[in-house]
Amino acid sequence: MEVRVISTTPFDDQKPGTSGLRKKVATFQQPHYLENFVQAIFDTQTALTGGTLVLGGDGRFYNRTAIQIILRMAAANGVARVLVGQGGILSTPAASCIIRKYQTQGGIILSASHNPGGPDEDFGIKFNIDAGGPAPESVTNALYARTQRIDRYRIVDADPIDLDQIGESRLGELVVQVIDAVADYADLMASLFDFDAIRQLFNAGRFRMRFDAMHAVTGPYAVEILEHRLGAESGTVINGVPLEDFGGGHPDPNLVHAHALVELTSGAQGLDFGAASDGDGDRNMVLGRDFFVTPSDSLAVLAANAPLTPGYKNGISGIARSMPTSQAADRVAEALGVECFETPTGWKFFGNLLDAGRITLCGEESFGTGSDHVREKDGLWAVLFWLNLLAVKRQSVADIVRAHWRRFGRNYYTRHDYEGIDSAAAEGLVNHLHILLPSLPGQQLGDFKVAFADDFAYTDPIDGSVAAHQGIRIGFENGARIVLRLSGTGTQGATLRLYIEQYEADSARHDRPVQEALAPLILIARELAQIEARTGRTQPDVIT
Ligand code: G16
Repeated sequence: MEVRVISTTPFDDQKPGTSGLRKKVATFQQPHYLENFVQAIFDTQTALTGGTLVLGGDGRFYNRTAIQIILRMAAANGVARVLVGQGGILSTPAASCIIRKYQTQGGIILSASHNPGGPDEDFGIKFNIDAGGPAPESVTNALYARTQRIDRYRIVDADPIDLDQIGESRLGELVVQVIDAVADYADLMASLFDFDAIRQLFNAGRFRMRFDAMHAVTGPYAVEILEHRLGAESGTVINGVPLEDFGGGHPDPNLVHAHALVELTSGAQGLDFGAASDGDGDRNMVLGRDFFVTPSDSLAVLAANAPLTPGYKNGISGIARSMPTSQAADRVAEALGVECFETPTGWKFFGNLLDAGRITLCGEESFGTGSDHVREKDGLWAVLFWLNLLAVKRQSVADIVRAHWRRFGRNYYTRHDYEGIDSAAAEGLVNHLHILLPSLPGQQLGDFKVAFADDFAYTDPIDGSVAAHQGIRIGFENGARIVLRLSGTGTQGATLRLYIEQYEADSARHDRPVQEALAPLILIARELAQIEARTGRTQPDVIT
């Protein structure tokens, strides 16, 4: 099979963001655009030559086209074997599971996660290393550097591979193995959680739940695990068929985009449990009847109750959370006497801690929770963890969380997103805060006295690598915090994220509406950052 060497020139916008390269589909459809990035992966990840690559995506528009291109390039670059999910489908956590289980040299995941899909929407690509996790910055920096010098890529001409038929075929020397996308992952879940107890919970007949797959990748996983293996009634999984445009929806499991599920859990007749996952299956939202569990609280509750599940029955070695995530988990770590780490936003920063065994659980405010079972956050894993707790404790979601607050106190928490704002205005706002930071410590702002104010920098405790400029933190003497940062996953303009947190020890004050409880701090943050003056926005687009 003849290898063609195609001349090309660099694109200057191929720097991976928080989680890989995410752009509009039209950007990826430009001649050579995808090919340049993929060749940069093969040029820098030399272990793939003669090695095995895992390949799959969240099923969004352009997924199948991109897979065929990558297969032809893998053949031309001497990859020995590619494991592709059936239909081109692999959820992000399933891809991580397969990379680890079959000890491959890495994986390429095609996804723009929670961003909308379709010809006019978003596409994305990221490389995961042999440990199964997102490439660390050393790898993405090398990859980006390569894209800036690239002058040729290698590809073979071949007919499309049938992605729907499980089995092996060949592209020259390359073996393409189409695998069951669900089985390995479902087996892993069965090894971690008490499936018998969860089955009994469903069998008892009183427990009512829905899992909203949002027409994204988790549909087949959730149907297999919840309905087939655990015996939940048929129809428990809603929007379970993956669609190239996610049915026109926004596959982001939060209170705004999964509002239909929120309604199903509302009122006296509401469901006992509602859960949703995102485009590529790594995020999760957990709801009880009339009750939203913040992702920060979810991490803390799972950590506090981990020994109730078979997979974590011996306890946990430590916990990590991203910097903007609330400090609820820190209190659990302290009570358990285990280490707690604060990392920058981005799952890749958990990888070294997980590999070194320093942490077992980790999570982020951005609807991500996970553990050392894979190296990605894992939406269905979190849902099964909650189901295991519900099955063992026989309490409602709300009762479990309220009991947690009584024991540890409540970290009131909210995130306000200002989406698609002018990039220059966003940069101006951040620069303005940088100038302000040194003068803030010691200042009294309303009822709050500033204890520290900085731009978060992280030194990885395992390899000593430093990640600077990871977000503005303003900490107060009572433990409250204001955090501001710009999103690294958007594809249009800039998204400003404002995170607000305040601790409340008094259980008599645990049932206040969140936005009301945090109103004074929100006002302080808006004024300090001059949000309205600089962005023209009076209200955030999304509040979670
Ligand atoms: C990605 C990363 C997460 C991060 C999130 C939000 O999630 O994997 O670690 O917390 O983006 O990032 P940002 O605030 O920069 O938009 P996902 O689910 O999009 O892959």
